[in-house]
Amino acid sequence: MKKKVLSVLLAATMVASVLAGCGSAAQTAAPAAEPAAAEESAPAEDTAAADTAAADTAAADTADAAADTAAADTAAPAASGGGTYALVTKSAGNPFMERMASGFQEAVEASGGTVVIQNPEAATPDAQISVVQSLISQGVSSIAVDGNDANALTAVLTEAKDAGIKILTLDSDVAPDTRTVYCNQAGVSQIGQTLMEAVYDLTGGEGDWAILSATSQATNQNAWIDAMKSLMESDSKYAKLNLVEVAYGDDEPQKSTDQTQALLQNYPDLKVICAPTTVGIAAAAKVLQDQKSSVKLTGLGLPSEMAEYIGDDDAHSCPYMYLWNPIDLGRLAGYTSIALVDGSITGAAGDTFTAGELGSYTIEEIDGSTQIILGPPFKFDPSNIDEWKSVY
Ligand code: RAM
Repeated sequence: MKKKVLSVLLAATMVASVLAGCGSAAQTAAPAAEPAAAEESAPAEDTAAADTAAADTAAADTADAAADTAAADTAAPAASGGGTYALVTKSAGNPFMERMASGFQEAVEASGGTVVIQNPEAATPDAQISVVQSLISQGVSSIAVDGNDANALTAVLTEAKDAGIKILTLDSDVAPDTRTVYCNQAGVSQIGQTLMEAVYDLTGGEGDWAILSATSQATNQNAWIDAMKSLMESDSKYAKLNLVEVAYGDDEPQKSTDQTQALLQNYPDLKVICAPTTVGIAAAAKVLQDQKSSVKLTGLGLPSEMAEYIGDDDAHSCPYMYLWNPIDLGRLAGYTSIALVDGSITGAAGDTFTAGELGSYTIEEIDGSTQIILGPPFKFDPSNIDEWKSVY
């Protein structure tokens, strides 16, 4: 199964590279392998059954669709009318954002649309506000935003909506009533549960641990951290775990490095750092491994950046970590933008559409807001990291 998936991946990657005409193989890798592989090795300890059910369905759909359409010949949704589709990422220089943008671009261009990608200089709401203002002036058809704050973008996004622009979010949400739908990588409680289990496992169920997050306003990281804290409060299983600090590296490599060093200095009994950010985990992994620290690391990381740190022995800082396919998340947002603009969906719960080669998705009402869930998080460990490090 895995070999078949990988050969499909390679074939589709070649086709995708030709179609895209630019970018590295990693950036243009086909989505086929990710959901199928996730089915094979979804975290065994995962107990977030409600979230998982929907996510598994999406993953199964995707796997089937991918097998049928490895040559990337799936009919695109009806976007042929053109239009300009914007993506506003969290910030420039973040490889996760670059991969997400490549998927977004591929989906929109395959559907006949024009793409505008804006990477703010810093992961702040202010930087995103000025970018959105210029997109309103350009009269784009839609704006997909990776929110740097839950509420600070409300005024500018309302202005965009009033100008007739379709607004959606991906990766990190904004206030739900300022956008039509949120393309969410995986259920919030599912990610919280998965990370909490990893912390429990790596600490041996007791002792000091810390979180190294992105920015303090990041909606996605804050939601995952809240989910972890709720679990610690509600389940006596975690009673012996002591969360000593939530540190913020602002998705900047140097600040994340500095924050990791400070955690090591300030908490001599620290056992585990959980970094729910690809920038933070890569910086922390290097610090811990260079210092030959006994502190273990887990969280959310890009396999391409983390491969050298993943291992079960003392020489490696990260036994295992999780993520989802950032290229597919961008693709999903691209296809969702098109469907909103061409009117095939409105953003209401129950709306169903075909996201190109990703297959069919249905908008769900989750925690009182409309979301599309990409699929379950995928575990990367020594058994599979070499297969994934060249994919994303
Ligand atoms: C960083 C960003 C992004 C998040 C990933 C896991 O790249 O903060 O928003 O989804 O990590």
